[in-house]
Amino acid sequence: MAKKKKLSEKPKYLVLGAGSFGFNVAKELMDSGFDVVIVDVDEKRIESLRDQNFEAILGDIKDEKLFKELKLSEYRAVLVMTPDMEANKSAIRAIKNVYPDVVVIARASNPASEEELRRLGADDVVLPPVILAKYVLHAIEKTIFRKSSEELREVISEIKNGILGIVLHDNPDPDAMASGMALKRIAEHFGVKAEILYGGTIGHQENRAMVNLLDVDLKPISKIDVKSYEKLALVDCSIPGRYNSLPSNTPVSIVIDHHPVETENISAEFIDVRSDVGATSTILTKYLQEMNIPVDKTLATALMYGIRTDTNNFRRNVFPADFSAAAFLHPFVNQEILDQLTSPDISTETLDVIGEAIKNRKLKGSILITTVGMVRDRDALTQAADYLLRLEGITTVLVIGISEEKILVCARNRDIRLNIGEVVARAYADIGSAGGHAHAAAAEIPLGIFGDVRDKEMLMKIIAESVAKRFLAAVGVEKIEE
Ligand SMILES: [Mn+2]
Repeated sequence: MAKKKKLSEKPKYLVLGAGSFGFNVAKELMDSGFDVVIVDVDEKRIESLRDQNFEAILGDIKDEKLFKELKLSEYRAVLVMTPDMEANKSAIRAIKNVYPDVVVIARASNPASEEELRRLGADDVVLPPVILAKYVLHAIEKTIFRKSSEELREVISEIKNGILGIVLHDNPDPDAMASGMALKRIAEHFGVKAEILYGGTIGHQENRAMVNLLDVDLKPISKIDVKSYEKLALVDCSIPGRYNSLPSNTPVSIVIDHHPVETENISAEFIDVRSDVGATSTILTKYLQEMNIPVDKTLATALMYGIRTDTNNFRRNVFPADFSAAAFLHPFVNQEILDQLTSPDISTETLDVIGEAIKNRKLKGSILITTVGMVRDRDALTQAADYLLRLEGITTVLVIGISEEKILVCARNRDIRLNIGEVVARAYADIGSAGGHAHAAAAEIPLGIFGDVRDKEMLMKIIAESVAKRFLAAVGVEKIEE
Protein backbone atom coordinates (compact mmCIF):
# COMPACT_ATOMS: atom_id res chain seq x y z
CA MET A 1 0.00 0.00 0.00
CA ALA A 2 1.27 3.41 -0.92
CA LYS A 3 1.84 5.74 1.98
CA LYS A 4 -0.16 8.93 1.80
CA LYS A 5 2.07 11.90 1.24
CA LYS A 6 1.63 15.00 3.32
CA LEU A 7 0.32 17.83 1.16
CA SER A 8 2.63 20.35 2.75
CA GLU A 9 5.67 18.37 1.67
CA LYS A 10 7.72 19.84 -1.13
CA PRO A 11 7.60 17.57 -4.21
CA LYS A 12 10.81 15.62 -4.52
CA TYR A 13 12.35 14.24 -7.70
CA LEU A 14 14.94 11.57 -8.25
CA VAL A 15 17.17 12.15 -11.25
CA LEU A 16 19.26 9.23 -12.50
CA GLY A 17 22.34 10.29 -14.46
CA ALA A 18 24.11 13.60 -14.10
CA GLY A 19 25.37 13.99 -17.65
CA SER A 20 24.56 17.23 -19.42
CA PHE A 21 20.90 16.31 -19.97
CA GLY A 22 20.23 14.87 -16.52
CA PHE A 23 22.09 17.72 -14.86
CA ASN A 24 20.07 20.37 -16.70
CA VAL A 25 16.80 18.66 -15.83
CA ALA A 26 17.86 18.54 -12.18
CA LYS A 27 18.93 22.17 -12.22
CA GLU A 28 15.65 23.24 -13.84
CA LEU A 29 13.74 21.41 -11.09
CA MET A 30 15.89 22.98 -8.34
CA ASP A 31 15.42 26.43 -9.82
CA SER A 32 11.66 25.84 -9.85
CA GLY A 33 11.82 25.24 -6.11
CA PHE A 34 11.61 21.46 -5.97
CA ASP A 35 13.74 19.07 -3.95
CA VAL A 36 16.02 16.99 -6.14
CA VAL A 37 18.23 14.00 -5.49
CA ILE A 38 20.71 12.99 -8.20
CA VAL A 39 22.31 9.60 -8.67
CA ASP A 40 25.44 9.13 -10.76
CA VAL A 41 28.11 6.50 -11.08
CA ASP A 42 31.01 8.96 -11.41
CA GLU A 43 32.61 9.91 -8.10
CA LYS A 44 34.09 13.19 -9.32
CA ARG A 45 30.75 14.22 -10.77
CA ILE A 46 29.08 13.55 -7.41
CA GLU A 47 31.64 15.70 -5.64
CA SER A 48 31.14 18.59 -7.97
CA LEU A 49 27.35 18.31 -7.63
CA ARG A 50 27.64 18.44 -3.87
CA ASP A 51 29.81 21.54 -4.24
CA GLN A 52 26.88 23.07 -6.12
CA ASN A 53 24.53 22.24 -3.25
CA PHE A 54 22.82 19.28 -4.91
CA GLU A 55 21.89 16.25 -2.88
CA ALA A 56 23.89 13.66 -4.82
CA ILE A 57 24.25 9.93 -4.32
CA LEU A 58 27.01 7.76 -5.75
CA GLY A 59 25.51 4.64 -7.27
CA ASP A 60 25.17 2.41 -10.30
CA ILE A 61 21.65 2.45 -11.69
CA LYS A 62 22.23 -0.99 -13.21
CA ASP A 63 22.39 -2.32 -9.66
CA GLU A 64 18.92 -3.35 -8.42
CA LYS A 65 20.01 -3.04 -4.79
CA LEU A 66 20.31 0.72 -5.20
CA PHE A 67 16.54 1.06 -5.65
CA LYS A 68 15.82 -1.10 -2.63
CA GLU A 69 17.83 1.32 -0.50
CA LEU A 70 16.25 4.49 -1.94
CA LYS A 71 12.77 5.21 -0.58
CA LEU A 72 11.12 5.55 -3.97
CA SER A 73 7.68 6.23 -2.50
CA GLU A 74 8.96 9.60 -1.33
CA TYR A 75 9.44 10.85 -4.87
CA ARG A 76 6.89 12.44 -7.13
CA ALA A 77 8.71 10.99 -10.12
CA VAL A 78 11.93 9.26 -11.11
CA LEU A 79 13.66 10.70 -14.14
CA VAL A 80 15.90 8.21 -15.92
CA MET A 81 18.16 10.51 -17.91
CA THR A 82 21.41 8.75 -18.79
CA PRO A 83 22.50 8.40 -22.45
CA ASP A 84 23.16 4.69 -21.84
CA MET A 85 20.05 2.85 -23.06
CA GLU A 86 21.02 -0.46 -21.44
CA ALA A 87 21.46 1.25 -18.07
CA ASN A 88 18.14 3.06 -18.47
CA LYS A 89 16.33 -0.16 -19.33
CA SER A 90 17.64 -2.07 -16.37
CA ALA A 91 16.88 0.87 -14.07
CA ILE A 92 13.25 1.02 -15.22
CA ARG A 93 12.89 -2.72 -14.71
CA ALA A 94 14.36 -2.52 -11.21
CA ILE A 95 12.30 0.53 -10.20
CA LYS A 96 9.00 -0.94 -11.39
CA ASN A 97 9.93 -4.16 -9.63
CA VAL A 98 10.50 -2.50 -6.29
CA TYR A 99 7.83 0.18 -6.49
CA PRO A 100 5.39 -0.23 -9.40
CA ASP A 101 3.40 2.92 -8.59
CA VAL A 102 6.18 5.48 -8.93
CA VAL A 103 6.02 7.70 -12.01
CA VAL A 104 8.99 7.04 -14.30
CA ILE A 105 10.02 9.35 -17.11
CA ALA A 106 12.84 8.03 -19.26
CA ARG A 107 15.18 9.42 -21.83
CA ALA A 108 15.38 7.56 -25.14
CA SER A 109 18.12 7.86 -27.73
CA ASN A 110 15.98 6.99 -30.77
CA PRO A 111 12.35 6.17 -31.65
CA ALA A 112 13.05 2.43 -31.44
CA SER A 113 14.31 2.60 -27.87
CA GLU A 114 11.37 4.86 -27.03
CA GLU A 115 9.02 1.96 -27.73
CA GLU A 116 11.10 -0.42 -25.65
CA LEU A 117 11.30 1.90 -22.65
CA ARG A 118 7.55 2.25 -22.67
CA ARG A 119 7.13 -1.51 -22.79
CA LEU A 120 9.36 -1.88 -19.74
CA GLY A 121 7.02 0.43 -17.81
CA ALA A 122 8.21 4.01 -18.39
CA ASP A 123 5.16 6.28 -18.00
CA ASP A 124 6.57 8.76 -20.43
CA VAL A 125 9.59 8.88 -22.70
CA VAL A 126 11.45 11.93 -23.95
CA LEU A 127 13.65 12.17 -27.01
CA PRO A 128 16.06 15.10 -26.56
CA PRO A 129 16.52 15.90 -30.29
CA VAL A 130 12.73 16.05 -30.77
CA ILE A 131 12.32 18.36 -27.78
CA LEU A 132 15.10 20.55 -29.05
CA ALA A 133 13.59 20.78 -32.53
CA LYS A 134 10.20 21.77 -31.08
CA TYR A 135 11.85 24.33 -28.88
CA VAL A 136 13.76 25.84 -31.80
CA LEU A 137 10.51 26.23 -33.75
CA HIS A 138 8.87 27.86 -30.78
CA ALA A 139 11.84 30.18 -30.32
CA ILE A 140 11.78 31.18 -33.98
CA GLU A 141 8.07 32.02 -33.79
CA LYS A 142 8.62 34.07 -30.66
CA THR A 143 11.57 35.94 -32.08
CA ILE A 144 9.81 36.73 -35.34
CA PHE A 145 6.78 37.95 -33.46
CA ARG A 146 8.87 40.11 -31.15
CA LYS A 147 10.46 41.65 -34.23
CA SER A 148 7.15 42.37 -35.89
CA SER A 149 5.79 43.93 -32.68
CA GLU A 150 8.81 46.19 -32.75
CA GLU A 151 8.14 47.09 -36.40
CA LEU A 152 4.49 47.86 -35.71
CA ARG A 153 5.51 50.12 -32.85
CA GLU A 154 7.98 51.93 -35.10
CA VAL A 155 5.48 52.52 -37.90
CA ILE A 156 2.94 53.90 -35.40
CA SER A 157 5.49 55.99 -33.53
CA GLU A 158 6.53 57.81 -36.70
CA ILE A 159 3.22 59.68 -36.44
CA LYS A 160 4.13 62.86 -34.64
CA ASN A 161 1.24 65.31 -34.64
CA GLY A 162 -1.24 63.66 -36.96
CA ILE A 163 -3.78 60.93 -36.44
CA LEU A 164 -3.79 57.26 -37.40
CA GLY A 165 -6.94 56.37 -39.37
CA ILE A 166 -7.96 52.76 -38.75
CA VAL A 167 -10.20 51.54 -41.58
CA LEU A 168 -12.47 48.54 -41.02
CA HIS A 169 -14.09 46.55 -43.80
CA ASP A 170 -17.52 47.72 -44.92
CA ASN A 171 -20.48 46.77 -42.74
CA PRO A 172 -18.00 45.94 -39.97
CA ASP A 173 -18.48 42.82 -37.92
CA PRO A 174 -17.39 42.28 -34.30
CA ASP A 175 -13.95 41.00 -35.35
CA ALA A 176 -13.27 44.12 -37.42
CA MET A 177 -14.52 46.47 -34.71
CA ALA A 178 -12.61 44.73 -31.91
CA SER A 179 -9.45 44.73 -34.03
CA GLY A 180 -9.91 48.44 -34.68
CA MET A 181 -10.34 49.09 -30.97
CA ALA A 182 -7.20 47.08 -30.18
CA LEU A 183 -5.06 48.87 -32.76
CA LYS A 184 -6.36 52.20 -31.45
CA ARG A 185 -5.33 51.15 -27.95
CA ILE A 186 -1.87 50.20 -29.19
CA ALA A 187 -1.49 53.58 -30.93
CA GLU A 188 -2.62 55.46 -27.82
CA HIS A 189 -0.19 53.46 -25.72
CA PHE A 190 2.59 54.94 -27.83
CA GLY A 191 1.13 58.44 -27.56
CA VAL A 192 -0.48 58.47 -31.01
CA LYS A 193 -4.08 59.55 -31.58
CA ALA A 194 -6.23 57.18 -33.63
CA GLU A 195 -9.74 57.07 -35.06
CA ILE A 196 -11.73 54.08 -36.28
CA LEU A 197 -13.46 54.47 -39.65
CA TYR A 198 -16.01 52.31 -41.40
CA GLY A 199 -18.01 52.21 -44.62
CA GLY A 200 -21.44 50.75 -45.26
CA THR A 201 -23.75 50.28 -42.33
CA ILE A 202 -23.71 48.59 -38.96
CA GLY A 203 -26.74 46.55 -39.73
CA HIS A 204 -26.61 43.23 -37.94
CA GLN A 205 -28.40 43.75 -34.64
CA GLU A 206 -25.56 41.94 -32.88
CA ASN A 207 -23.10 44.46 -34.29
CA ARG A 208 -25.28 47.36 -33.25
CA ALA A 209 -25.49 45.83 -29.79
CA MET A 210 -21.70 45.71 -29.65
CA VAL A 211 -21.39 49.38 -30.62
CA ASN A 212 -23.89 50.34 -27.95
CA LEU A 213 -22.87 48.06 -25.11
CA LEU A 214 -19.14 48.54 -25.54
CA ASP A 215 -19.43 52.16 -26.58
CA VAL A 216 -17.34 51.67 -29.71
CA ASP A 217 -16.27 54.98 -31.18
CA LEU A 218 -16.67 54.67 -34.96
CA LYS A 219 -16.74 57.32 -37.65
CA PRO A 220 -18.46 56.87 -41.01
CA ILE A 221 -15.76 57.15 -43.65
CA SER A 222 -18.13 58.81 -46.13
CA LYS A 223 -18.10 62.02 -44.11
CA ILE A 224 -14.33 62.15 -43.85
CA ASP A 225 -11.45 63.06 -46.11
CA VAL A 226 -9.05 60.18 -45.56
CA LYS A 227 -6.20 62.41 -46.71
CA SER A 228 -6.48 64.22 -43.40
CA TYR A 229 -4.89 61.24 -41.64
CA GLU A 230 -1.14 61.07 -41.30
CA LYS A 231 -1.23 57.31 -41.75
CA LEU A 232 -3.91 54.75 -42.52
CA ALA A 233 -4.33 51.19 -41.32
CA LEU A 234 -6.57 48.43 -42.67
CA VAL A 235 -7.80 45.79 -40.25
CA ASP A 236 -9.73 42.62 -41.08
CA CYS A 237 -9.28 43.45 -44.78
CA SER A 238 -6.10 44.06 -46.72
CA ILE A 239 -6.47 45.96 -49.98
CA PRO A 240 -7.76 49.54 -50.35
CA GLY A 241 -11.11 49.49 -52.12
CA ARG A 242 -11.66 45.78 -51.66
CA TYR A 243 -14.41 45.16 -49.09
CA ASN A 244 -13.72 48.62 -47.69
CA SER A 245 -14.54 52.18 -48.65
CA LEU A 246 -11.02 53.48 -49.14
CA PRO A 247 -10.49 54.64 -52.73
CA SER A 248 -8.33 51.99 -54.39
CA ASN A 249 -4.68 53.07 -54.65
CA THR A 250 -4.93 54.93 -51.35
CA PRO A 251 -1.56 54.39 -49.69
CA VAL A 252 -1.91 52.51 -46.40
CA SER A 253 0.80 52.05 -43.77
CA ILE A 254 -0.50 49.12 -41.75
CA VAL A 255 -2.39 45.99 -42.81
CA ILE A 256 -3.50 43.39 -40.27
CA ASP A 257 -5.84 40.68 -41.53
CA HIS A 258 -6.58 36.97 -41.47
CA HIS A 259 -8.32 36.56 -44.83
CA PRO A 260 -6.31 34.58 -47.37
CA VAL A 261 -4.99 36.89 -50.09
CA GLU A 262 -1.97 36.96 -52.36
CA THR A 263 0.43 39.03 -50.28
CA GLU A 264 2.09 40.47 -53.38
CA ASN A 265 -1.13 42.44 -53.92
CA ILE A 266 -0.72 44.19 -50.59
CA SER A 267 1.53 47.14 -50.15
CA ALA A 268 2.16 48.76 -46.78
CA GLU A 269 5.04 49.53 -44.43
CA PHE A 270 3.73 46.97 -41.97
CA ILE A 271 1.90 43.85 -43.10
CA ASP A 272 0.67 41.02 -40.89
CA VAL A 273 -1.67 38.83 -42.91
CA ARG A 274 -1.96 35.21 -41.85
CA SER A 275 -4.60 32.61 -42.35
CA ASP A 276 -3.55 30.33 -39.50
CA VAL A 277 -5.76 32.26 -37.08
CA GLY A 278 -9.53 32.37 -36.98
CA ALA A 279 -9.86 36.09 -36.34
CA THR A 280 -7.97 39.34 -36.72
CA SER A 281 -8.81 39.87 -33.03
CA THR A 282 -6.50 36.94 -32.26
CA ILE A 283 -3.58 38.66 -34.03
CA LEU A 284 -4.23 41.95 -32.21
CA THR A 285 -4.53 40.14 -28.87
CA LYS A 286 -1.05 38.68 -29.45
CA TYR A 287 0.34 42.16 -30.10
CA LEU A 288 -1.23 43.56 -26.94
CA GLN A 289 0.31 40.64 -25.04
CA GLU A 290 3.73 40.96 -26.62
CA MET A 291 3.78 44.74 -26.11
CA ASN A 292 2.64 44.38 -22.50
CA ILE A 293 -0.23 46.78 -23.04
CA PRO A 294 -2.93 46.55 -20.35
CA VAL A 295 -6.23 45.18 -21.67
CA ASP A 296 -9.29 46.61 -19.92
CA LYS A 297 -12.68 44.89 -19.62
CA THR A 298 -14.21 46.66 -22.61
CA LEU A 299 -11.38 45.80 -24.98
CA ALA A 300 -11.09 42.22 -23.69
CA THR A 301 -14.83 41.69 -24.12
CA ALA A 302 -14.74 43.12 -27.64
CA LEU A 303 -11.79 40.93 -28.68
CA MET A 304 -13.32 37.82 -27.15
CA TYR A 305 -16.56 38.56 -28.96
CA GLY A 306 -14.62 39.09 -32.21
CA ILE A 307 -12.89 35.73 -31.87
CA ARG A 308 -16.14 33.99 -30.94
CA THR A 309 -18.12 35.33 -33.87
CA ASP A 310 -15.45 34.69 -36.49
CA THR A 311 -14.92 31.14 -35.28
CA ASN A 312 -18.62 30.54 -34.65
CA ASN A 313 -17.88 29.95 -30.97
CA PHE A 314 -14.66 28.02 -31.61
CA ARG A 315 -16.37 25.60 -33.96
CA ARG A 316 -15.46 26.87 -37.42
CA ASN A 317 -12.13 28.00 -38.84
CA VAL A 318 -10.52 27.84 -35.41
CA PHE A 319 -6.78 27.46 -34.69
CA PRO A 320 -4.64 26.91 -31.57
CA ALA A 321 -3.76 30.61 -31.53
CA ASP A 322 -7.45 31.51 -31.15
CA PHE A 323 -7.71 29.35 -28.04
CA SER A 324 -4.58 30.79 -26.49
CA ALA A 325 -5.72 34.37 -27.22
CA ALA A 326 -9.10 33.55 -25.65
CA ALA A 327 -7.39 32.06 -22.61
CA PHE A 328 -5.39 35.25 -22.20
CA LEU A 329 -8.49 37.47 -22.54
CA HIS A 330 -10.77 35.34 -20.39
CA PRO A 331 -9.99 36.80 -16.95
CA PHE A 332 -10.60 40.36 -18.20
CA VAL A 333 -13.88 39.72 -20.02
CA ASN A 334 -17.13 41.24 -18.80
CA GLN A 335 -19.23 38.08 -18.94
CA GLU A 336 -22.53 39.88 -18.47
CA ILE A 337 -21.99 42.09 -21.51
CA LEU A 338 -20.67 39.17 -23.54
CA ASP A 339 -23.88 37.25 -22.77
CA GLN A 340 -25.99 40.22 -23.86
CA LEU A 341 -24.00 40.48 -27.08
CA THR A 342 -24.44 36.86 -28.00
CA SER A 343 -28.22 36.81 -27.61
CA PRO A 344 -29.61 40.13 -28.81
CA ASP A 345 -33.05 40.65 -30.30
CA ILE A 346 -33.54 39.81 -33.95
CA SER A 347 -34.60 42.72 -36.14
CA THR A 348 -37.78 42.31 -38.17
CA GLU A 349 -35.85 42.69 -41.42
CA THR A 350 -33.56 39.83 -40.48
CA LEU A 351 -36.56 37.74 -39.55
CA ASP A 352 -38.17 38.53 -42.93
CA VAL A 353 -34.99 37.70 -44.79
CA ILE A 354 -34.61 34.37 -42.98
CA GLY A 355 -38.28 33.66 -43.74
CA GLU A 356 -37.79 34.40 -47.45
CA ALA A 357 -34.66 32.26 -47.50
CA ILE A 358 -36.50 29.31 -46.02
CA LYS A 359 -39.48 29.73 -48.38
CA ASN A 360 -37.38 29.98 -51.57
CA ARG A 361 -34.92 27.22 -50.81
CA LYS A 362 -33.95 24.72 -53.50
CA LEU A 363 -31.84 21.64 -52.95
CA LYS A 364 -29.24 19.82 -54.94
CA GLY A 365 -28.08 16.94 -52.80
CA SER A 366 -26.64 18.52 -49.68
CA ILE A 367 -26.40 21.97 -51.31
CA LEU A 368 -29.09 24.50 -50.52
CA ILE A 369 -29.55 27.57 -52.72
CA THR A 370 -32.01 30.32 -51.97
CA THR A 371 -32.90 33.93 -52.80
CA VAL A 372 -34.09 36.65 -50.48
CA GLY A 373 -34.85 39.56 -52.83
CA MET A 374 -34.01 43.11 -51.85
CA VAL A 375 -32.02 43.52 -48.65
CA ARG A 376 -30.98 46.70 -46.94
CA ASP A 377 -29.10 44.89 -44.24
CA ARG A 378 -26.36 42.75 -45.76
CA ASP A 379 -25.84 40.94 -42.48
CA ALA A 380 -29.35 39.55 -42.69
CA LEU A 381 -28.05 37.49 -45.60
CA THR A 382 -25.25 36.12 -43.47
CA GLN A 383 -27.65 35.23 -40.71
CA ALA A 384 -29.98 33.48 -43.12
CA ALA A 385 -27.06 31.43 -44.46
CA ASP A 386 -25.88 30.53 -40.95
CA TYR A 387 -29.39 29.55 -40.02
CA LEU A 388 -29.99 27.34 -43.04
CA LEU A 389 -26.68 25.56 -42.58
CA ARG A 390 -28.19 24.06 -39.44
CA LEU A 391 -30.74 22.12 -41.49
CA GLU A 392 -30.37 18.38 -41.36
CA GLY A 393 -28.58 16.93 -44.38
CA ILE A 394 -27.40 20.33 -45.62
CA THR A 395 -23.66 20.95 -45.77
CA THR A 396 -23.47 23.94 -48.13
CA VAL A 397 -25.67 27.02 -48.35
CA LEU A 398 -25.79 29.81 -50.92
CA VAL A 399 -28.00 32.84 -50.26
CA ILE A 400 -28.52 35.39 -53.02
CA GLY A 401 -29.94 38.86 -52.52
CA ILE A 402 -29.83 42.27 -54.18
CA SER A 403 -29.17 45.76 -52.91
CA GLU A 404 -29.63 49.00 -54.85
CA GLU A 405 -26.60 48.47 -57.03
CA LYS A 406 -25.18 45.03 -56.30
CA ILE A 407 -26.00 41.35 -56.28
CA LEU A 408 -25.04 40.01 -52.88
CA VAL A 409 -23.97 36.42 -52.43
CA CYS A 410 -23.27 34.73 -49.13
CA ALA A 411 -22.08 31.14 -48.79
CA ARG A 412 -21.61 28.84 -45.82
CA ASN A 413 -20.15 25.37 -45.82
CA ARG A 414 -19.41 22.50 -43.46
CA ASP A 415 -18.45 19.91 -46.07
CA ILE A 416 -14.78 19.31 -45.33
CA ARG A 417 -14.07 18.24 -48.92
CA LEU A 418 -15.19 21.61 -50.22
CA ASN A 419 -13.38 24.93 -49.90
CA ILE A 420 -16.22 27.38 -50.31
CA GLY A 421 -13.88 30.37 -50.56
CA GLU A 422 -12.25 28.85 -53.64
CA VAL A 423 -15.59 27.81 -55.13
CA VAL A 424 -17.04 31.31 -54.76
CA ALA A 425 -13.90 32.88 -56.21
CA ARG A 426 -14.04 30.49 -59.18
CA ALA A 427 -17.71 31.25 -59.73
CA TYR A 428 -17.73 35.04 -59.44
CA ALA A 429 -14.24 36.56 -59.37
CA ASP A 430 -14.41 37.41 -63.09
CA ILE A 431 -17.63 39.40 -62.74
CA GLY A 432 -17.30 40.92 -59.27
CA SER A 433 -15.36 40.67 -56.04
CA ALA A 434 -15.38 37.28 -54.37
CA GLY A 435 -13.50 35.28 -51.78
CA GLY A 436 -13.44 33.78 -48.31
CA HIS A 437 -12.43 30.77 -46.27
CA ALA A 438 -13.11 27.05 -46.43
CA HIS A 439 -16.26 27.56 -44.36
CA ALA A 440 -17.53 31.01 -45.24
CA ALA A 441 -17.41 33.14 -48.36
CA ALA A 442 -19.08 36.10 -49.99
CA ALA A 443 -19.29 37.83 -53.34
CA GLU A 444 -20.55 41.12 -54.66
CA ILE A 445 -21.46 41.57 -58.31
CA PRO A 446 -22.31 45.01 -59.70
CA LEU A 447 -25.85 45.13 -61.08
CA GLY A 448 -24.72 47.39 -63.92
CA ILE A 449 -27.48 48.07 -66.43
CA PHE A 450 -29.91 45.86 -64.51
CA GLY A 451 -29.83 48.40 -61.68
CA ASP A 452 -32.46 50.40 -63.57
CA VAL A 453 -34.96 47.56 -63.86
CA ARG A 454 -38.09 48.54 -61.94
CA ASP A 455 -39.53 45.10 -61.38
CA LYS A 456 -37.08 43.85 -58.78
CA GLU A 457 -38.89 40.57 -58.41
CA MET A 458 -38.49 39.77 -62.09
CA LEU A 459 -34.89 40.91 -61.93
CA MET A 460 -34.24 38.68 -58.93
CA LYS A 461 -35.51 35.69 -60.84
CA ILE A 462 -33.20 36.25 -63.79
CA ILE A 463 -30.23 36.98 -61.58
CA ALA A 464 -30.77 34.11 -59.18
CA GLU A 465 -30.80 31.62 -61.99
CA SER A 466 -27.49 32.66 -63.48
CA VAL A 467 -25.84 33.20 -60.09
CA ALA A 468 -26.88 29.71 -58.97
CA LYS A 469 -25.76 28.19 -62.26
CA ARG A 470 -22.29 29.65 -61.94
CA PHE A 471 -22.05 28.38 -58.38
CA LEU A 472 -23.06 24.84 -59.26
CA ALA A 473 -20.70 24.80 -62.20
CA ALA A 474 -17.89 25.86 -59.87
CA VAL A 475 -18.80 23.09 -57.40
CA GLY A 476 -19.03 20.61 -60.24
CA VAL A 477 -22.83 20.04 -60.20
CA GLU A 478 -24.79 21.03 -63.31
CA LYS A 479 -28.44 21.52 -62.62
CA ILE A 480 -30.61 22.31 -59.65
CA GLU A 481 -33.81 20.37 -58.98
CA GLU A 482 -37.03 22.31 -59.07
MN1 LIG B 1 -12.47 38.61 -39.35
